[in-house]
Amino acid sequence: MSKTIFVSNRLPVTVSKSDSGLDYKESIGGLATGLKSYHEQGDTIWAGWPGVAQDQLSEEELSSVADTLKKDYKCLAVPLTEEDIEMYYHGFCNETIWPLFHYFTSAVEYRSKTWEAYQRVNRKFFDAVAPLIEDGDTIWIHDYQLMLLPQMIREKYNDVKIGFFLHIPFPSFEIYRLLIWRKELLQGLLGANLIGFHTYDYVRHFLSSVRRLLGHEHNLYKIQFETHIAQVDAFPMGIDYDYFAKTPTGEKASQESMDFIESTKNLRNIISVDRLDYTKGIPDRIKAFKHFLAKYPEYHEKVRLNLIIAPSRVGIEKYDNLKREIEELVSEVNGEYGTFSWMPVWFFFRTVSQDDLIAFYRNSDVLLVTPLRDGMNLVAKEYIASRTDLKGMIVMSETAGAASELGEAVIVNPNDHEAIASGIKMALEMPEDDKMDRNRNMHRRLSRYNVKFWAEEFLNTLWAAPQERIHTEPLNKLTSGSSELEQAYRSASNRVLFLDYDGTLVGFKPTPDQARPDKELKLLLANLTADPKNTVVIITGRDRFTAEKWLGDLDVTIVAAHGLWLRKPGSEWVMTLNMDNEWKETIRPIMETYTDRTPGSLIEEKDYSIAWHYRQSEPEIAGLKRNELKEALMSVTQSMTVGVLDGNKVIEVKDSRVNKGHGAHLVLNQGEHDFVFAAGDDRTDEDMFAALPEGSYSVKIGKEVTAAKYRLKSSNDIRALLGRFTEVSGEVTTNQ
Ligand code: ADQ
Repeated sequence: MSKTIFVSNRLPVTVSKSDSGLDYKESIGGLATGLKSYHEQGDTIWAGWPGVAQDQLSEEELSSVADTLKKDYKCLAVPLTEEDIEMYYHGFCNETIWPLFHYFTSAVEYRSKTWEAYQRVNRKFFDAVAPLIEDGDTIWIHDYQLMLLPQMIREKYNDVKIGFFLHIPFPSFEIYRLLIWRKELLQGLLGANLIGFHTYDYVRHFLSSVRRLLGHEHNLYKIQFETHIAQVDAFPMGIDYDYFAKTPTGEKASQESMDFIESTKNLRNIISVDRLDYTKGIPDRIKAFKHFLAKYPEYHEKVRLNLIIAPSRVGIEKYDNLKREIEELVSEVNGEYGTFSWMPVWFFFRTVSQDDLIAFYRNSDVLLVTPLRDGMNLVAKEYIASRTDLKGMIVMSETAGAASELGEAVIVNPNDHEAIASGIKMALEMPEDDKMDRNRNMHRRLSRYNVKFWAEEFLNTLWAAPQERIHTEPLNKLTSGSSELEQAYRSASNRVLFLDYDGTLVGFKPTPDQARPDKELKLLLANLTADPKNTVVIITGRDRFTAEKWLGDLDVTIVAAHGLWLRKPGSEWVMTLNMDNEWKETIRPIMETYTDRTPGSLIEEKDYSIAWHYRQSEPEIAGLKRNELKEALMSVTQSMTVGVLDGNKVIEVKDSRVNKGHGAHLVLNQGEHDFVFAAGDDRTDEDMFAALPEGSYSVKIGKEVTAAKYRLKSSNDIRALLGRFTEVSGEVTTNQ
C-alpha cells in the first residue's frame, strides 16, 4: 500500500522541555490545519523537527520523544542540534533566503558556513526520511527550509511522486540572481514532479529563473529536467473557512479578550494581526495611520488601531530592534494624538488563540494588512471568513499574494502612506451595499477554495503529473560477463564501433579546444584498435583538421564534419559528397538581418552549413527572433536540398544529405559486420543510430529522448565499457 509522507521544517506538534518534563502542544497555523484531516485519516507520516534541540535532551528523552511522536501523532522526529538550528534555520533560512525572497536585498547575508549547514541539514532530513520510502509513495515537501530535498530524494528513488510547495514568494529573476547558490537551489527544487506556488507571478518568476540560469525551457509549465518532468503551477493556499465562519463568537474566547472588545464598542475598530517580521510592513502601517489621523481629524476619538503582533524569532537582534521601533512609533502616535479618554493605537505583543482572533476580527470594521511582501497572507482570508455579516473591509497591500485573489479589497501600495490613509477612510466609509457585494464575492471564493481543497488539488495534480521517466542503465549491467552486449562482442569476428567524440569519449569542456584527447583516451583507443577484429570509427561534427591533429596518429577511421569527410587509417581525406554551396548566398543575408536585430547572437559558417547561435542573447528577445527566423528560413528553403535544424540555442541550415547516418552508411557498406556498435550523446547521433542495421547495439550518453538501445550516464561510463571490450578482446585472443 502506498503512503504519503509530509515533510516540513516543523511538525504539526511542538515538543518543549520544562522542569515538569516533556510537553506536546499542537502547532497552530495554516499548514497544520490544512493537512490535518489527511494526516488523521490517511496512510500518512509527517516528518519534521519537533522544536527542541537534540542536545538539550538525554538519550532517554530523545527516544521517548521519537516514540510518542510516532505512536500518538504519526510523526517522525528529525533530530537537529543547536548548531544546526543556529546555522541552518537562523542562518541560511532566515538571513539569506527569507530576506532575498521578500526583496530585502540589503538585509541578505551570504555566508558559506550557513550554506554548508543548509546542505547538511537537508541531508539530515533525507537520511531521516529515506528509510520510510517505498516504491509508489508520495512525498510532499514544504517550504524554503527544504529546497534541496526534492533532488536528494529523486537521485535515490525512481518510483515515488515528489511534490514541493513554497509558502513564501519566489522573487523575480533580477532579485533571485543575486544569490550565490542560485543554481543549486533551482536544481534541488526541480527534483520534484510538482512544484507549487501561491500565485502565477511566482510561477512566472521561477520559470524565468530556471530558463535563464539553467537553460531549461518549459512547455505548458512542464520542464524536462534530467530523467523526469517537473511540473510547475499555482495553488493559492486557503484557510479552514468553516472554522472561521461557523465558530460562535466568544464561545471559546478568553474573558480578557471579550472584556477588551466590550470596551471598544463605541469606537470604529481597525485591526492588524501579524507575526513580528520586517516583511510585514508594520512601521509603515503605523506611520500611515498617523498620517490618517493628521489628514482626517474628524476621526479623532472615534477610531482605534489594535495591533496584535505574535512574537517571532525572539532574541534575534533584527527582530528585537523591530519590536523597539514599533513601540516607539506607537508611543509617538499616542503622544501626539491621544487624549485623556482616547488612545489611538493599542499594541498587543502576544500570540492569541484562534477563538480570540475570531472575536477580534468580528469586532473590527477594517483589517489593515500592509506587508511589504508576503507569500500569501492568511490573516486577510481569516478576517473575511469570520465576518459572516459581510460588513468588514480590508485595506491590503498589492504585494501580498492574497491581493491577487481578494481584488474586492481596497488595494494599496504599502510604501504609500497617503494611499493607505485614504484607503482606511474609503474602507470606513464604504456604502453598506457595496461592502456586502464585495464581501459576498470574497466569501464565495474562500469557502470553495479552502485549505482542504488546496491540499486535495495539490495532491491530485501531483498524482496526475507526468510519470515518464528515463532510466539510465547501471554500467555494471552492460559490463557483466552475462550481458547480451558482451556476449555479442565476445563471439563476433568482424566488429565495427562508431564513437562520437565530444560528450561521448570526452566530457564537455568550457571551450572546444580543451576537449583534446588525454593520454588515457589515446591508450584506450589504441587498445581497441589493437584487436584486428575491430574497426574503430570516430564519427564527429568537428572539422577534419582538428580531428586529424588530435586522432590522426591512431589506427582509427575518422568521419568528420558530420559525415562530409572520411579518412581511413593513414590515408588521405575523401570528400563524401559533391557540395554545391550556392544556397548559402540566399541564407546568409537573412541570418545577418537577425544577427543585427538580436544582440549577442552570431553566425558560424561551416563547409556544408550556416548556423545562427543565440546562447549569449537575452532569452526573451532571442525566443521571439528565433521563431521569426525559423519561419523565414523554412519558407525560403522549401525548394532547396537544405534543411533547417532547430538545435540547442542554435538554428542551423545545412545540406540535408550531410549527417552522421550518411557517414555511418559509407563505413557499413565497406564490409560485412557481425557486431555493430555506436555511442553518442546528442541529436546528431540519432541519425547514426537510425542508420544502423537491425541487431546493432547503440548507447546514448545522457537522458534525452533517443532511438538507442541502451543509455549510460557519462563519458566515464562509456570509457569503462570500451575498457571492458578491450579486456574481452584480450580474453578471446588468449583462449584461441
Ligand atoms: P506567515 O508569515 O506566518 O506564513 P500568514 O499567512 O499571515 O503569515 O499566517 C499567519 C498565521 O498566524 C495566521 O493563521 C494568523 O491567524 C496567525 N497569527 C498571526 N498573528 C497572530 C497572533 N498575534 N496570534 C495568533 N495567531 C496569529 C507563511 C508566509 C505567508 C503564507 C503562509 C501560508 O509568510 O505569506 O500565507 O506561510 O503559506
